Amino acid sequence: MNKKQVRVGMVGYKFMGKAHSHAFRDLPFYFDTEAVPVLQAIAGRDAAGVREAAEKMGWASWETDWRRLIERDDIDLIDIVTPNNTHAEIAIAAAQAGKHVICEKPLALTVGQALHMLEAVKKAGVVHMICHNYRFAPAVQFAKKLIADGRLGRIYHIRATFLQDWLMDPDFPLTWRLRKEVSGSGTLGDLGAHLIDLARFLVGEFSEVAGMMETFVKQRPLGDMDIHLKGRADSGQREDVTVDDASAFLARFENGALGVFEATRFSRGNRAGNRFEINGEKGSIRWDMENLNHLQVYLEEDEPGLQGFRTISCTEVEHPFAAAYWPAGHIIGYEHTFINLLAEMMNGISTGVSPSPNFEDGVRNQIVLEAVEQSVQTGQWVKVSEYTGNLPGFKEQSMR
Ligand code: SOE
Repeated sequence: MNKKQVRVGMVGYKFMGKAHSHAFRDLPFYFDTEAVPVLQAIAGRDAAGVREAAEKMGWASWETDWRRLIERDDIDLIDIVTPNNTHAEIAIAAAQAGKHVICEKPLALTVGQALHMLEAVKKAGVVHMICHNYRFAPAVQFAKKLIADGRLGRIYHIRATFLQDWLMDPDFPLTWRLRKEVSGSGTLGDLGAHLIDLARFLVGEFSEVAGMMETFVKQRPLGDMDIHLKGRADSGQREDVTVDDASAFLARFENGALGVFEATRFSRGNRAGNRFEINGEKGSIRWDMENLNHLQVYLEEDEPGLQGFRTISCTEVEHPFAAAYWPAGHIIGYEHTFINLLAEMMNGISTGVSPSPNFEDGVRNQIVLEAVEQSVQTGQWVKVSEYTGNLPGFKEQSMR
């Protein structure tokens, strides 16, 4: 097969930078894609930090200004792993320079920004994806297949949580994730966005939402956090937390299903409780990210007396993406969800078709996030279709 090199330029290099770098490096080891990533350059503002990261993670070169990365003609794909308030500017500039783009979630701070990003990649004709990695766990892909094959029948319910506890110490610092102008929202955009993506992937489009949010600790000391989500306060000076510590919302879907969602950083003992259960007329499924190879499946057609949830190890060649790895039972981990996603991106670059989830999914996700926020403000249910109807410049047609 004639291999095409895709020279990657990554903006940012911390937690997600590590996950993406590892995935780009390992991808050709597991997947025989026609397009193959080359770790060409990374960008970050701190010269010493970015150089050290480039050396450690295997990037050929580094820049201290992302604009320089975009100007370089030896870069084909820009990967954005920076804080949320920078996504739009970088993605739009990358698209205008004719680079393919992959962006971390949530796509932007607002639906307006996200729409501009979608418009830019469409106009430039570049391939684009948003990094909702959890869809790419083989067990979640298998859940999708069971639902698509009708094994669960009509879907009635999804209940999904993303429970964390790293923020419970009132002295945990005010990092960028806790500043609305940088992150857009708190648990809603950081964790709820993943749940919305899983729900859209597995159940369908949202039709209306009703939400609530709370900020339990109103002020925090200035400081930073590391990639293990451990905080370090720099001074005693405290400033306002401007995002939610916890969020929850109810949802109705266009196909009539009901959803219950909860995202929090105040759930003691839950480190990464990203879980869902889906109930259909003929069966149910359950998934838990902390046990990501396994899918629990209940099928009503089973013989009475033998009915019950069975645990399927989604490591067999019949399970999506599993054949790229090991013999059955030899499990994979969190980092492999990124490899699977980037393998899809490589296929997208070969075919010229943006795989899902792409910027259109990012916009639809952002619409649900913003509708939940509006519902929190008004205390009312918000219809997603009416909400998009009020957005300046939004046309359902423009999404197609
Ligand atoms: C922190 O809450 C975080 O790293 C999120 O930013 C990620 O999106 C999530 O996958 C894990 O938790």
